[in-house]
Amino acid sequence: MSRPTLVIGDKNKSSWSLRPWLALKLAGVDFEEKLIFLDKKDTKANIKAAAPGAAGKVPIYLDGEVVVWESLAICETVAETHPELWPAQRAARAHARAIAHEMHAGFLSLRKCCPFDLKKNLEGLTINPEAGADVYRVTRIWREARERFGAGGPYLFGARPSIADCMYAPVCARITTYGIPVDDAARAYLDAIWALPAMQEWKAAALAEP
Ligand SMILES: N[C@@H](CCC(=O)N[C@@H](CS)C(=O)NCC(=O)O)C(=O)O
Repeated sequence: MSRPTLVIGDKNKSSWSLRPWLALKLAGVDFEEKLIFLDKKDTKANIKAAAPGAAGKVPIYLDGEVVVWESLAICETVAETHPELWPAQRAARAHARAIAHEMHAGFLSLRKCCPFDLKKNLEGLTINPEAGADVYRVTRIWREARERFGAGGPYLFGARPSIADCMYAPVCARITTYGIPVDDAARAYLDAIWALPAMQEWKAAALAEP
């Protein structure tokens, strides 16, 4: 049987691709990666060729007859066969879903103000107040999840990283790259995310890209 494929953008640019890529790695799925460089003349055509009926953006997940786009939908699809990607307890799982969706649908100011870029050290760059408010909300989300459900380990829902952690991983990267000041609890969470072998693997590959 052929392996599933995740179509992604450059690892240094595509924050949306990182999310399901991380979920697949955490679930231990044996998948192929098809990387399409973004911002090139043929980017759109290449993405369209990979999945003609999809939205023309990466990531896209292809697994036999399954074709799914939108990072969170891909994570959900993977979780059908790897339910451990969501917390086991119902209230924790509901909370994880809510904050994963909040990330997917929001924080536009932060995303606009601080484009994803692992190669640059952008510490000291001024963050506009709207992006600052997004960071405030993000760190509050982390604190509340950790206080309510995270006692067993360093991740949002304890000992096992979940799709919620995957959804926030690019924000962790932005906070680091832009040197955005956060409190000790948020700093400890950032450290836990960066310590994931898959995060290190993604970062190393991003730095090696042309
Ligand atoms: N809501 C989508 C966003 C996907 C997205 O914006 N992908 C960007 C790369 S990070 C892309 O494909 N850009 C290429 C283009 O628009 O041509 C998701 O969650 O997957």
